[in-house]
Amino acid sequence: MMSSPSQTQSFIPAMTAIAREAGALLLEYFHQGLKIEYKGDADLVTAADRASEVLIRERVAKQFPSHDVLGEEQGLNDRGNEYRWYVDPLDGTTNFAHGFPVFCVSLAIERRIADSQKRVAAVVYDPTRDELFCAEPGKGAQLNGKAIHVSKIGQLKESLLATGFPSHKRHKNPNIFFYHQITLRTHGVRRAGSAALDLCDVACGRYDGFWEFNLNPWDTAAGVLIVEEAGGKVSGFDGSPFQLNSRETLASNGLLHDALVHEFQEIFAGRGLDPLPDPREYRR
Ligand code: 2AM
Ligand code: CA
Repeated sequence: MMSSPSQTQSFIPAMTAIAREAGALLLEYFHQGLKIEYKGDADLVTAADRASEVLIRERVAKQFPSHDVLGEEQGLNDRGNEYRWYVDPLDGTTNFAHGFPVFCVSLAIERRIADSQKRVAAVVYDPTRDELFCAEPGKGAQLNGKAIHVSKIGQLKESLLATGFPSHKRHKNPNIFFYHQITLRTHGVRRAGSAALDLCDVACGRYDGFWEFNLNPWDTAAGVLIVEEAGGKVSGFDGSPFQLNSRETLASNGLLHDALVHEFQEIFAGRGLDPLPDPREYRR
């Protein structure tokens, strides 16, 4: 049984082993094809989400028995410990359930002392590409053991961005307007379906920025630290400091941040919105 690491000891090796094991389990389910269940209206959950979280919780309980765990499927197990894990056992469930190979395991550890909370370690593992991203504060971010950095693109019109749409309550989400406007001002906006991987793709420079409404702490806890440690910036849509419980995630390489915050201000204010073309007109 391991105790909590001191300043010099890292959680990353243990988290990496757990994420790899959970990722391998996800791949097994993925290749079998599986039965889709519905959590809500269109909120898919599969046997794989559940089995992955069970595995992760078992490993954490064995190695760090006093740690708290917040997982997407089982909620918060609160022992009042200073260390809390944020677990998304399968980020990208809709992709997974449809056989689209973009999904991952996301693990972060936060240290909570008095009123302060600090994320101390993050691991995101994509089993389909065997890509493992990790970060610790002040130590940089890595992909498969090599240091990664955000891109150097400084102009919105030369950038490639990413966003996401929730799997349910989509009719209450205004993101299509942001998608439309920002698509017109950039090289394009991708929508791959896994927020944790989108953040990692900002961290390693594949994307220059990413935003999404209404993400949950288990979607962002790891990816945000990975972006920051790769030299990027994460905030609310108005540029204010990122909050794990906020409903706004705006990540970028840092260079584009002000321009993105400006675009968001304009869109929220309804200024300069390009009208969506009428498909009937287009057809003619
Ligand atoms: P999930 O696959 O773990 O559910 C898709 O853009 C991203 O949003 C994914 O990371 C997905 O995580 C997350 N997501 C899906 N539905 C959501 C919802 N209803 N609320 C918040 N996040 C959601
Ligand atoms: Ca999930």
